Amino acid sequence: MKNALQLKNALEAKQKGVGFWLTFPSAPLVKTVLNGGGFNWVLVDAEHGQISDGDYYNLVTAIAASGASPIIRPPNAEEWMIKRALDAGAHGIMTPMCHTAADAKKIVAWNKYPPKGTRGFGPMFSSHAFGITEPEYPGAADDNLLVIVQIESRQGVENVEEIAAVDGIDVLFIGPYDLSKFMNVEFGGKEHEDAIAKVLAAAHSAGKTAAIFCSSGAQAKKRLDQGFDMVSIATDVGCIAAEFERQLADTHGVEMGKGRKVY
Ligand code: 3PY
Ligand code: MG
Repeated sequence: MKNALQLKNALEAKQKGVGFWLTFPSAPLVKTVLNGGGFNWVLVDAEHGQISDGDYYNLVTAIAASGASPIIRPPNAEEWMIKRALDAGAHGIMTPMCHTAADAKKIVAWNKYPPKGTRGFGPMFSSHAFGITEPEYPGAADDNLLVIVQIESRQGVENVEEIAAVDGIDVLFIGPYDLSKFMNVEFGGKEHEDAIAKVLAAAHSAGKTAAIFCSSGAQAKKRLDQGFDMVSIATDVGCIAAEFERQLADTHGVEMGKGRKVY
């Protein structure tokens, strides 16, 4: 299994985790982006993306075959949703809205087989995204699959040290958009940035990976320079929409964002 763990191996080697957000249920799309190289993980977004659990297997195996780690974000932190995502072969699970250490402990348990946790047994397809046989998977899964929780609420930030200390939590991943909404503060303002800095420090003092969602390469560079270990640099839908907008603006010889005129 170890050879396939692009993200975990990079983080352990003190390299950065550089990924992007997949919201379309398209293996050709994700393989097209990965074909250019440069990414060691992809987030398969079943929370807000147009992806459901019937799409997981094809996406996960396509991403793994292209040399990146597929991380699935189920719609919610629920045991059955995590089980479906793990059984499709995810290299890690990112759950939204972790508010307390009690939440974090439940999430860890749902990601691990007994006796460590309560993950049900049925890994008929999970091994396909790791280049191993089915019998090899169960013994390797608990120690190698990443448990990633999102910190994206005022309560999550208040409890972040306790969450970071939970055994089995590997990555604290900031959702900056929900964080600004749930804190009711300006995105990018001082309270927002102070909360982000607090999560970064808490992750590092607990020896955990600090990660954050970004919507551009410029933002991602700023976060890596700030000390984050792992970033997502953009979304598929954002890149596609922006590039069409740019080409349309050039077509009409106008500024970006003003090209929606039909002649
Ligand atoms: C957020 O910013 O809230 C996220 O979860 C990233 O998509
Ligand atoms: Mg969010």
